[in-house]
Amino acid sequence: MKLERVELRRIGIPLATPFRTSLGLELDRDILILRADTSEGPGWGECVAMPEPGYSEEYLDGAAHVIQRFLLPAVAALDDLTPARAAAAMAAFPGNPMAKATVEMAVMDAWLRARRSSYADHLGAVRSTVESGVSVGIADTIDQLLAEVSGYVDQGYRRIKLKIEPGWDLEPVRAIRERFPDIALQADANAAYTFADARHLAALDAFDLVMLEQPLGTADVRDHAALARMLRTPICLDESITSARSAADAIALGACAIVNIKAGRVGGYLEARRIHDVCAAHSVPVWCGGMLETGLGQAANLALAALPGFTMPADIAPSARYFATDVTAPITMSEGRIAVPDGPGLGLDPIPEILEGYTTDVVTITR
Ligand code: OSB
Ligand code: MG
Repeated sequence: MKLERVELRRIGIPLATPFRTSLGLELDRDILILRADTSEGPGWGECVAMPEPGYSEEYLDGAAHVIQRFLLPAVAALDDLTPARAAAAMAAFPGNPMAKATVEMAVMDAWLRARRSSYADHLGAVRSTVESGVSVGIADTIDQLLAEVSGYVDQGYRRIKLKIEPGWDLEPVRAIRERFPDIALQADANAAYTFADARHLAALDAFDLVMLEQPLGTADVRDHAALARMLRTPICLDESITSARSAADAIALGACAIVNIKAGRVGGYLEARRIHDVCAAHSVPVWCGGMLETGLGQAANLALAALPGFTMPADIAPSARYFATDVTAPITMSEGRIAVPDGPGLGLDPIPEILEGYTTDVVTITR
């Protein structure tokens, strides 16, 4: 297989619900969709980078630039292109995991479609459905949060994750726990605290959380280990885990008991699978995170989340939770579970008219 032509398409989609985290407020999703045309047919990739640096140093314009200027030329130079060879060629450039994951995702989709094999089979999925969890943004008031979460509980989500930050932590968590004594509940701080807040965070132990996700800074792995020794609530790392190697280090330090895996954060689905393997070898449970993806990214995430070590509900929700109209046929939930696509490649296609309607910019690159 050889890469022949690439289309880089920017789309803007309004979010069904504004999404506020300790990093900021998102009202719409600005997304880069990469179409790779190869000698064996097309494949699709989705870039999870946000418009601004915040979650990590990557941002959408920067990712688009790195893809065009460095990653695509390296991948286009390969005569016997496979997903693993694409990843190896891109590894010559440090960092930029979300940019690399976008290219790898599209190459893997094209390669698998041509082989009539699914992402799920290729990655080693053992389940045909995945438990769905919902990530709930910071609300203006506790009453608004209660109303929003009530709706999600009624819809059947298997787990509720509350975004927290200093000033919005113990009170919202207490309110939700009092109203819903039995739900699986967890909190995600997106690195908003420091170790100086350890005693304050320990008060979360009263609310029987499944986990506390990334309370401290991305680089504060040793502080997470110290915090973990002070809390009964298990610590999960998201931002801090950037590779299988960093997962092994964090586990060895005692910095996390659970790992959130996002392919974009770690450079692609192949590295995501290696993190799954490292965690499984240490009996550390993992779950699949999300970055408000369209149906394309969700399709790949569903395949990953169907691997055996993914034993906790994913941040994979039905399309309607994110967008009034998704770019693919809508992802739906039934009794809190979402089906893993089983068609060739991603198993879902973008609908051309919908994609066109959301498009803000297109660049075509030919060899
Ligand atoms: O920390 O998991 C996170 C979205 C953007 C950036 C970071 C995060 C998130 C989410 C979204 O929580 C979860 C989802 O896609 O459903
Ligand atoms: Mg997170």
